[in-house]
Amino acid sequence: MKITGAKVIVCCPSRNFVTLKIETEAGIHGLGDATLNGRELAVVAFLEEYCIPALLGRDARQIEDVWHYFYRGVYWRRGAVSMAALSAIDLALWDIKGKALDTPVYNLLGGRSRDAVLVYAHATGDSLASAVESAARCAEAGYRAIRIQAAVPGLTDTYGVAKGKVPYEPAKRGLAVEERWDTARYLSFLPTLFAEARQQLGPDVHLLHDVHHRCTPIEAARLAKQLEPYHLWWLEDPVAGELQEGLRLIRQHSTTPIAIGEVFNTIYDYTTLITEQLIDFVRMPPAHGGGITHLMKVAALAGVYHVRTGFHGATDISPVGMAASLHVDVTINNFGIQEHMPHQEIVSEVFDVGYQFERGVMVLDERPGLGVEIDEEQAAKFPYRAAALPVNRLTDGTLWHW
Ligand code: EZ4
Ligand code: CO
Repeated sequence: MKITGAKVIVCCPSRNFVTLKIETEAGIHGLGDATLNGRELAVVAFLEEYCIPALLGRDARQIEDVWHYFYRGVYWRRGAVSMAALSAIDLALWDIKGKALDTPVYNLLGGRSRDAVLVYAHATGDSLASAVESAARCAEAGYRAIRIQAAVPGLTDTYGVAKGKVPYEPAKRGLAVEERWDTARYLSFLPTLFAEARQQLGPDVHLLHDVHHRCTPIEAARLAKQLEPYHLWWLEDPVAGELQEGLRLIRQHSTTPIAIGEVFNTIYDYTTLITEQLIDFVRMPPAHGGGITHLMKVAALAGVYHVRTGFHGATDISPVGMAASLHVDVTINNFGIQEHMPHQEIVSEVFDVGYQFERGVMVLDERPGLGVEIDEEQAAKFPYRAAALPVNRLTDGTLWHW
């Protein structure tokens, strides 16, 4: 089944999405998510200039070989931009294979291992009390797992916290804004937030928190230890993950489960963390980590070491990328949880999806392939708008991790 065409569709229904559409001689097409928040057009250029010309004429059925052509076959391999492009190619080919065989992609990955996919919601607030109230509303809406982020007292901006009534969106229009950060204030505040949340929400709801790479290893160890009484489902990205050995320090001091790696992009970012059992959850999603093909291998390695998955599912993963995550989630034995940060209503004017939220879980229907379609005429009504993720400095001006 020869690939006869491929194109990139960029649209901005409330936020930017990059979608790869691959066409075949059989008349079947597939979609892949190539969205990389704040770096969208770099992936577009890489796909259009280098990948698409090399894709034309290849057999769309040979997913494994095409994957290696664009990974092993490339001298300048890995990296967020390249891997977002390769992920999109891989997703589109799995979509094509599912459609060609008239079955959902999960049936090609081993079939369902569960009826539905446990998801977690985002609760945020500009104070401790409003964050806990927000979490209570999530619980009322049926969520059984809730991530809580609250503004740190004394700081003007805190990542992950919505301002006013507008839903939280990490990238802001135009050039990157600069935020200020104070780890000492954060470390003294956070245990008080989770003490209150656990007390008000009771023992059954799963609580999560994202540190967003802000701590040093020993600071993260202190935090993980202090949060132990509130038994979190996980503490996410406690440190910037490029220093894999840093995670050893956290493990030595605490039993709080650790999730890491939404910014990772290959299995090699995880090998030390998984084989030394330094983490509990893999965050790298199919849309950024080499597609379904590569994530099935990462999940298999993780499973051997009793590490589970908890894929990144922020709004910067498009509906196509979200569907790819859900097909893996429903299939693998060592699934843990799936992040669910709903897209704004207007996104459904462009993307038609085959998954839906029902009382704490996401349910996938029986559509063939990934189960998502894009309306190109609608997409054209929402042209690209530049937006950037913030840059972060300590209160004295020192550049820090965002
Ligand atoms: O800040 O996806 O867990 N979720 C997150 C996200 C990230 C954005 C960056 O593009 O950390 O909200
Ligand atoms: Co995160």
